[in-house]
Amino acid sequence: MFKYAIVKTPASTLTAGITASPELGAPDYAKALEQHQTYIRALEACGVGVTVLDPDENFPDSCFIEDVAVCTRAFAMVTRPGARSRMGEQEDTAAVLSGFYDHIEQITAPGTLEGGDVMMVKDHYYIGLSDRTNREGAAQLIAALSAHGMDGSMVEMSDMLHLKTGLSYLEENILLAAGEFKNKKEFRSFDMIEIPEEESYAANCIRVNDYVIVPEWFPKTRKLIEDAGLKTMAVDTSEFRKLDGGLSCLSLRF
Ligand code: CIR
Repeated sequence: MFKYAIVKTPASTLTAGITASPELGAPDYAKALEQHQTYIRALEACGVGVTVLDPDENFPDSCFIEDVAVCTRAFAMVTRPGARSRMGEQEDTAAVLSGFYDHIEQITAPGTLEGGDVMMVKDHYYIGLSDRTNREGAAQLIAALSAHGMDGSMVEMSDMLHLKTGLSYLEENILLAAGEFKNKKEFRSFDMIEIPEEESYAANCIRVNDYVIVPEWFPKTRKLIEDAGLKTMAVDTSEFRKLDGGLSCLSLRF
């Protein structure tokens, strides 16, 4: 069960965020704020207490707070983002997390790691080796996990921004997978729901207690999840999609 979530209000500099999808256009800031509010309400409806942080205008991508920390059952790891414009975004994270955790660690140079590359499956953490997360960063996280009775493994990847851009663990052994992750040997033991190509954005969903929060406008994926026996709730994330962000990116959940 998740008890808490932390979110960060989008900064007005959001439109300068990193994107690999310029064809979708720039995000509409007012609409992004509205969608962010709806997202908070959805988390609350799933039974978590949400802490809302003030926007950080120095970092256009800072609403994607998932990337600056990994929250485990025993400790929180403050990350070291791999994107140049996001380096430093994590600096106030330890202070925020100290209200929830006694034990906080930190990825150090030359390691880089972004939380979007980390997928928790019970006490095992899959860590994608992306353009943002390197072997050194992943090894630091695995060492910290091992010291606390958990473990982790690295996943080679080549196409997606982050591991969870194309993968979501929905509990009960159910894994949503898109693109390059559909055929990876390390995921063979899961009950995999393969996301159709045209809905691959919807591979980034979040299971929050009794519900799976899914992005609005992806009916095939929503139906596949419901057919697997899970309850869903939809939230429109169109403005965050324009910056390659999805549902998981917008919160830390623990
Ligand atoms: C970035 O490129 O860093 C942001 N525009 C999107 C981050 C999305 N975060 C995530 O997938 N965890």
